[in-house]
Amino acid sequence: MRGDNDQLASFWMPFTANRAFKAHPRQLVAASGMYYRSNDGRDILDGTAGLWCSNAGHCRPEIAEAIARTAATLDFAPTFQLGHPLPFELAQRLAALMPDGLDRIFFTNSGSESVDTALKIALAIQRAKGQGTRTRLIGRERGYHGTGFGGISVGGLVNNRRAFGGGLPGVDHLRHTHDLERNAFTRGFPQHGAELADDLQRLVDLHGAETIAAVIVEPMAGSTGVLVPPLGYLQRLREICDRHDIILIFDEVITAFGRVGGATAAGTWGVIPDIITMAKGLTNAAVPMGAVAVKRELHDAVIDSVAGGIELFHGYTYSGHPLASAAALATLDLYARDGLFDRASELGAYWEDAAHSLKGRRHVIDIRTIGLVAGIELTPRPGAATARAMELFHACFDNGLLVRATGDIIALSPPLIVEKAQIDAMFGKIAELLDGID
Ligand code: PXG
Repeated sequence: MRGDNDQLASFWMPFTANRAFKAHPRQLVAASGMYYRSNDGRDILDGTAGLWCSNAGHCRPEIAEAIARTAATLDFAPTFQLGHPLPFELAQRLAALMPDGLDRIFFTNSGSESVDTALKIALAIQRAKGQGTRTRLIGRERGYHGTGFGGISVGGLVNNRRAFGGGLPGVDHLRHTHDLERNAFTRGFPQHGAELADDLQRLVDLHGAETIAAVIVEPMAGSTGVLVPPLGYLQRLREICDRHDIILIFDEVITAFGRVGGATAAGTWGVIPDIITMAKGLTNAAVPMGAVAVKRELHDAVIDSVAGGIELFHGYTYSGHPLASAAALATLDLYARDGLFDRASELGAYWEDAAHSLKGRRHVIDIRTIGLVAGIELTPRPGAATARAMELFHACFDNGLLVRATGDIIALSPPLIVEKAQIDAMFGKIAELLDGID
């Protein structure tokens, strides 16, 4: 063992500038409701629901109690060729929240696992339907679908791919929909860009529909800086998929559970995919869990394609884990009891006005809002892209506000329990701090 192993050295932190962090560590030690507590004893207003995940606010006693109770009763039980009641109950509850028809649920432990599961299920469906030549997967530029090999292959962020080889074969990507020239300072859906969905038709013409299994997109791209779909874009994508029998997957890891209102963006926006991936808000992030909802007839095609035995050779030791299932059930109860899926529509106009009040501030070149999400895009500092947003992120944290910086974009997505005074505090603080950033 080397002797220089101080307490910060061993943890290789994910998606972090480890050296910079360890030189200036900022840590959270407790949380409650809308606030984190930092290790130097300050309250930090949570503008991001953790990482887009603690939608009901932090440390809700109902969830903590459900986890504790289950940990003492049934800490673990296999779901391979055996079962326990909680994931069955949860799957039924979750199915009832999904758009009509997507009522078959596979459990995972994260968004990345949900994505890789959805891609595999799509391939299995095509094969079961006698369309085994359909092996190609289509993602989109600037898409984020987690960090599994499937997810980074269909994802469209070069930094997440370049160190890791060639990825899955046969993958292609749609163009992204970000268009500052035509759509800057949009409230809700941008007016321009529905025609970008026709890029899927281009890929069909290029590769042949008979080679394409599925298309995966985030209905609203979160991690890449809040890219709201142009008006009519998702509908057009759905139409092209229907025309060519391509499975449409919505990655709703961020958008499900109230972020844009309703249980899913699909249901709220009225465009129904064939498969929906979820994670994050499913358990309020109190225990890791993900899920994949699949249209019943597509699920049945796989189940019915084999005469007997295991139908899908896929799953995780912790699929439907008791603690995660208990946390999810308690979370869904809270969402329903407190009407949290209505918060985005109740507060949307207020949120939008508060966010757009930053228009005209130093460095701000775009503000985009939908549901309880805001993206604030800054001009990159010449020769130092991303530095400005990162500096603002640090300044916010040091002044009691948690935001996310991605590229030169600040993203906000507070717990759905946020109140108007807290919304004012968030954007007020950002306005004030922007003035001090070069
Ligand atoms: N799909 C989408 C759409 C996501 O946003 C994942 C998959 C992967 O989920 P897991 O649970 O494997 O991390 C995500 C994750 C950010 C940020 O700041 C976003 C995510 C994760 C961490 C940070 O935007 N999204």
